[in-house]
Amino acid sequence: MRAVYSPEHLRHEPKHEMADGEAIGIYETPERAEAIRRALEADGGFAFETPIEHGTDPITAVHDPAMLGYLEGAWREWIAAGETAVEIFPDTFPLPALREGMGAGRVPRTPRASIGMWCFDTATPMVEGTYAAARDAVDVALTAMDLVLGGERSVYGLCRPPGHHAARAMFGGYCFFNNAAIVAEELVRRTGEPVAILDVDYHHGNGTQQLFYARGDVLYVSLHGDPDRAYPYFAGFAEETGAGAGEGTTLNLPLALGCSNEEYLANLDRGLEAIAAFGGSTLVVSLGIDTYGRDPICDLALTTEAYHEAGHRVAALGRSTIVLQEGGYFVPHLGENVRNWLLGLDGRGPDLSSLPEV
Ligand code: Q9C
Ligand code: ZN
Repeated sequence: MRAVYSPEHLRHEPKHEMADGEAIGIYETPERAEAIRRALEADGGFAFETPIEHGTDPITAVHDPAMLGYLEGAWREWIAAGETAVEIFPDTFPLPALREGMGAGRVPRTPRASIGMWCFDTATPMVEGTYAAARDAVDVALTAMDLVLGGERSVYGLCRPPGHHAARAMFGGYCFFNNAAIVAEELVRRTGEPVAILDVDYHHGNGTQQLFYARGDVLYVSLHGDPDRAYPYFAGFAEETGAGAGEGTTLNLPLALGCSNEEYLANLDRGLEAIAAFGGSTLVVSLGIDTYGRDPICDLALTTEAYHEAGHRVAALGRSTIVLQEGGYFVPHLGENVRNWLLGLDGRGPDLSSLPEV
């Protein structure tokens, strides 16, 4: 299987996220992607490719051009304003109620305000290299797409930073550009076919859902921790099924605390049935491994065996598949869990022999 990777992700190396009023070590680290790369390289069955630059048109096909413009200039403007902090965090968010009844108001001048206009949480700091890394993650995804359109059965894009929390005009949740949504939109435009997205990250992909909620040509299926207890809290409920032309093209499968392999795979089957009933020849997978039993920030109970089985069941759909990396934070086993998911997809057997004991 081909795998697409860029070392540019190393330039996105913030140190902190905010949790319960304190700065803690950020879970979304460069080491995550390096661990995955090493596991796939050691396997020997993955041929690595470098991404091809696709420009900004596929990005502005889904995102507000003003958000792209903000991200491109954020670091420059932060420094130009005399800020000395090496990580840009929001501290003030313009909730609609702030200016309720007062009209839109002026666009603020300080970059301290700008970040709060675009970023919805306190887990997504920007550093000097963030924009370059996020742009390359999009190119990784689009290059994986090109390879599938060129006839590859399935291709893996090692995207970092991840993407599925980024909406049309908002980013957060460790994500800047929505890599999977950009690929899905580009696939629709290039093939004229409907496209299905399967999101198996632990967290609901609020950004992907938002982007395609009213669209009849893109199916969004997500398995995730129930938003009644899990981030991003405000989207991902089972009753959210789409709007207008998109009615019935969103399927949320919220999972209970401690969800087992069996319960998870039963939910996956429901999602795969919906995908099989939807048209199109290509599937985009948002692959998160934060469903793992040992994930430090999530609460399901999956084991490595489940990842192999999940990949195997996705393969049974018989569709060309673009697999894009999202979350997964138990770094010691992250590479092997991704590798086993892809082994399942590729019709190879599981390999549990390289899981380090930690
Ligand atoms: N205590 C991805 O997995 N922090 N993003 C949540 C809950 C943000 C996850 C805080 C989690 C973002 C791609
Ligand atoms: Zn996640």
